[in-house]
Amino acid sequence: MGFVKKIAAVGLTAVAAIAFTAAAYAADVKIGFVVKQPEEPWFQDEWKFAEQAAKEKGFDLVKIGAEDGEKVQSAIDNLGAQGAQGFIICTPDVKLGPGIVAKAAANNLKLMTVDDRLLGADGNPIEDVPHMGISATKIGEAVGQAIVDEAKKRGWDLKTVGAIRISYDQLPTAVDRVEGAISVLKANGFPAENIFDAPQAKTDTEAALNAATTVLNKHADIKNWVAFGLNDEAALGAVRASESVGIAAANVIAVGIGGAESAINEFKKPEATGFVGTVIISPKRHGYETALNMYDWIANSKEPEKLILTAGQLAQRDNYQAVRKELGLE
Ligand code: FCA
Repeated sequence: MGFVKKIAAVGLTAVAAIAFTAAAYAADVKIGFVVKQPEEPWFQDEWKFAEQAAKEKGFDLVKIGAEDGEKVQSAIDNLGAQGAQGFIICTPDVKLGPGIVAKAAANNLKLMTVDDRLLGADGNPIEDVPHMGISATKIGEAVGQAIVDEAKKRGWDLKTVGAIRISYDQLPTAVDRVEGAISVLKANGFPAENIFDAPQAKTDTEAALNAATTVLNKHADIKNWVAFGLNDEAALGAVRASESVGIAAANVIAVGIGGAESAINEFKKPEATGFVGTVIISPKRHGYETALNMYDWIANSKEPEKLILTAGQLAQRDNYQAVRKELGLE
């Protein structure tokens, strides 16, 4: 081989090697997406959109459901053993904060949270961990406003109405959401003593149904009811409870938060139910964007923003298709 040819060949090999390294690197990126309630449509949607980011960027996404602290611990160890570089988590319990941070560090994994923000030992949010959540108070206020508007439309005297506050008070975003709703009810003359707390053991429909049933049975004298909670499942649970004790849809106004399939299906039923609205939030931002941000952090050393709070938009039976379209969901 002549001298010039030889140099060219070496050059080519070097270029090929660099190209190979870059490609191999993208393929080597592995990101975990751990959620507390894998069967909930919201989390299914988050995963779906995270997959979209994985496809676009060519990284591996490892989806793990972790319903309790033990499962969270093993999920993180598992990701470490698989050679992942980072993960996003919606924890089953925000008090696991310090443990999750320590486990992530021990496994050399970058950590971001979604939906539910980790609390430190002092009870304050762990601000170092990049987080994407919803603007909980504002969204709660939108729920409260939707309820008040509907009650006025029906000509209800708010002084005689009962409110079911499906609560999950160990989760700060849940408290902010329901308190946002309550502030609007009160501002519109709703008596505080007619707001009944219905604590749920879990954040799913069944737990909300059980919690709401207790309240309805205790206050059987009240005719008209409103209900709200941290998500669609909470509002739907209250609606199912009202149906099971024989309260007509005309006497129930429940508004949820989420806008995933379970809520939208309610609007597709031929007869209106007591579920009159949902404030749609964005699983695309919470799934796709968090996954993309984690990828950029790993592959391009671009640190994610520490705190992003996303907005919501009310959708009801008569406009949900238009709202979904506007939000790029249809
Ligand atoms: C919490 C709730 C979910 C969803 C999410 C944005 O994690 O449990 O249902 O509302 O916030």
